[in-house]
Amino acid sequence: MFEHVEPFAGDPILSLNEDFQKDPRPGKINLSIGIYFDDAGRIPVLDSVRRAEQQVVARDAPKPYLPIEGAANFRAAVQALLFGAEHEAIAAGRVATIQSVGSSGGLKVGADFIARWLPGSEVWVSDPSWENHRSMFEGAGLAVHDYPYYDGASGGLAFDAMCKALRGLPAKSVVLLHACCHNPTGVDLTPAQWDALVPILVEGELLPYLDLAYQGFGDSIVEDAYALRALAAARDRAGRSLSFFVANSFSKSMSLYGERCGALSVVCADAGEATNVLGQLKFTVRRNYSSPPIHGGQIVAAVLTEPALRRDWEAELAAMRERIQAMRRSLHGVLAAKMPDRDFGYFLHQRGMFSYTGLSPRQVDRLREEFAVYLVRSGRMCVAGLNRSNVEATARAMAAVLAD
Ligand code: KET
Repeated sequence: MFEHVEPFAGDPILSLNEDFQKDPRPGKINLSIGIYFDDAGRIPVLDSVRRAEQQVVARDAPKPYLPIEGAANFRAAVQALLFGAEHEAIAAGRVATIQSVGSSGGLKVGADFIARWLPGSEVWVSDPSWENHRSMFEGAGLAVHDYPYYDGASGGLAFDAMCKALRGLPAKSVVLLHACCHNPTGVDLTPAQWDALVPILVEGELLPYLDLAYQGFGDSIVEDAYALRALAAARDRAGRSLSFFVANSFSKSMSLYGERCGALSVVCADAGEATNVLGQLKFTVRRNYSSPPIHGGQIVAAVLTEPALRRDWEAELAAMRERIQAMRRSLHGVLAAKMPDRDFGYFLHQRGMFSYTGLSPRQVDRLREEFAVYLVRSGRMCVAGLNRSNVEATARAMAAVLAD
């Protein structure tokens, strides 16, 4: 029956993280997977999240199936987080939101929706992007292409080339955009660049698909939602609004990875469209996994809606963001002192959990094999895995492989 089944080649991120767990070397350093570790090298349970979870458990509530689209209080809280509570699109009822199994689950449900209802559309992702984007959209049966994004020479954004490529796309093409803290490069559009990009998307009748997995890791929650609020405010010459997708995650911002908690929102032209879109998202969910789990969503809803928890969460998120920035400065300082002829300024400019180091796959292999320092083979470093005890060793290892 299964003789023809081929072995799984492994996932470039998750399989590497498994290899790290198995590595017996005591000083090993995990800068591979996109997880925030604290200064002691642990995945934190945020205090706001702990208190919210205690409240959820204390309710001692029964555990029915959730509705297919997820819990109503969670969905409303997500919409307010993304767009702001008073937003016109929410008041008009033109946003269809489902609670999803991680933002990965939301991304895939959206991809399945596109394959069914926009069958002629093809997908464009940034070059490079999170490896799983291509895999998920291709898995939904869609053709996936790249648009220029990262400029290797400057370590920054190839904005003009990006705009030029997007201007040439057929109407209804899907454009996957990282709303903030681009994975894997850490290179983001500025607000002015988003403002310049939006008319290209509107005039080309393109379908933006935002991935917001790191809200709060670039700047504040509101600043990191700039792209989606700019898209929601956009109008074409006839005054029509833009339709788009947003998949957002609580894995990183609430340190809730294993609870698999995210959402997919589709901004539509009007409430009638949103009703039908929501209905079709529900149909997709029902025939895949029926409905999402309760627990993580109720923790998130409590954190977002109870003022004291919300205040404390925002402070904890800011502390995570600031610790990553401090690690960027430390790593940059040590490397700049060790190799003064080389420019490591990218560590300071790039934002969020990741930096793109420019290390070759061979150099990354050497880091892992000789120094037990784990990066993704693309040269992506999860800066959120650095701490005061390992940053020096990381810099020494990097300098060694770079000097060769
Ligand atoms: N989008 C992006 C851009 C992203 O980096 C991740 C996870 C996700 C979505 C998925 O998040 P979730 O809500 O947990 O389903 N990225 C890290 C982990 C992974 O690869 O799954 C990473 O890049 O290391």
